[in-house]
Amino acid sequence: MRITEIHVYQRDLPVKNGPYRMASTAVYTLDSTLVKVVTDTGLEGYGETCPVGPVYQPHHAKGARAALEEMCSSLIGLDPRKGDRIYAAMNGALNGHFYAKAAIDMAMWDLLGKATGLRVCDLLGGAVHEKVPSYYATGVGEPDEIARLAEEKAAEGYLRLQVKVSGRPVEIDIETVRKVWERVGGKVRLAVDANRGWTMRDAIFFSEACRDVRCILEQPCNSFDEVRSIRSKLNHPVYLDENSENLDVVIRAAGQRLCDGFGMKVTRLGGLTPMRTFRDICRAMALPHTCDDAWGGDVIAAACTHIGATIEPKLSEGVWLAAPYIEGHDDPDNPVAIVDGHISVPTGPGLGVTPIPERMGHLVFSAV
Ligand code: 0XW
Ligand code: MG
Repeated sequence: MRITEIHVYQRDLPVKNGPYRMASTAVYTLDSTLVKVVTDTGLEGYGETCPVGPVYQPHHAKGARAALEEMCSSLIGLDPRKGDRIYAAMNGALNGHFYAKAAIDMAMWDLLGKATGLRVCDLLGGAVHEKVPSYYATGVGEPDEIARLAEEKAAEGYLRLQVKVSGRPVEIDIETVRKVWERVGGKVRLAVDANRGWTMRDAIFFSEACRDVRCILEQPCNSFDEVRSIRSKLNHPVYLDENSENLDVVIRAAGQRLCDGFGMKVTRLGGLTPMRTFRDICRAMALPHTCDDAWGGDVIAAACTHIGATIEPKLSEGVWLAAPYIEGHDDPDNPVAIVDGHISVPTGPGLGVTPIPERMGHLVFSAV
């Protein structure tokens, strides 16, 4: 089996009822890049990368496409079933840019699945869940509105909620989380995500004021060093999200017990291949984690769901999807959707989703 063509597409994903508001940014439309990898067998594999705007992480959509343009011609003629060799070829063509490499890596897993008749979750070791728990993330909002939303989402069947905070006085964050706790405390798990926005002082104030609220603090401050320096002053477990940029950081953070878990993004790490290693590190170190992405349509949603399906319940903090914020689906016959707070694993071989042509957007370039 050989790769004969790679096509890269761009399309916009408007935020339904947008904007989606986080500590440092509010997003209205996301710029998604889809790749289609064609082989000499007629099988095609799909991948996607979709940063949630240019501010959330040091990733941006145009950078992803420039990186793909740099790498794709080096992959023509290679066997897509040999994922590590493909990764080595990508690294040989371009240093870094793992969020762009993630799209190709996803397409390799999709092709391996299609070539063997297996779902990606089964190639990754086998599904523990056929209905994968999701979690709902609120945007940053007014305390009463977020508490109302939390109650609504708990009633819909979500087992975990992530409350976004920061970008405003910490007192409003404290009021918000206390109101959420009054409504849903004990019924759902809670994560409080400051998306790097709190000062060390804010994080300590929050953790003291909400000492009795059972929640984890996700990425409270901007840098790894800031989080490390206040950890012993906090009353809550701390998860790293944005700081866990690569496997090197994950290994250091886990090895030195600098965090209690992770909010993880498939594209940030570089796709399902490094995500599998990340999962195994967390398993070995008993660290709970999510399997998310920053945004994206059905291809990214399928990738997150397949790896999420392999996480044992004790360590599973769920799979977040952008689906509730996106109109329609890229594969209307096999939509990756959240029903009663859970996501059914796609049933077809590979990722199990094929975007319809109308949802692919416009062709940016091809390598042949
Ligand atoms: C809730 N998410 C998974 C989606 C947004 O991209 C932000 C992110 C997070 O946890 O930071
Ligand atoms: Mg987060």
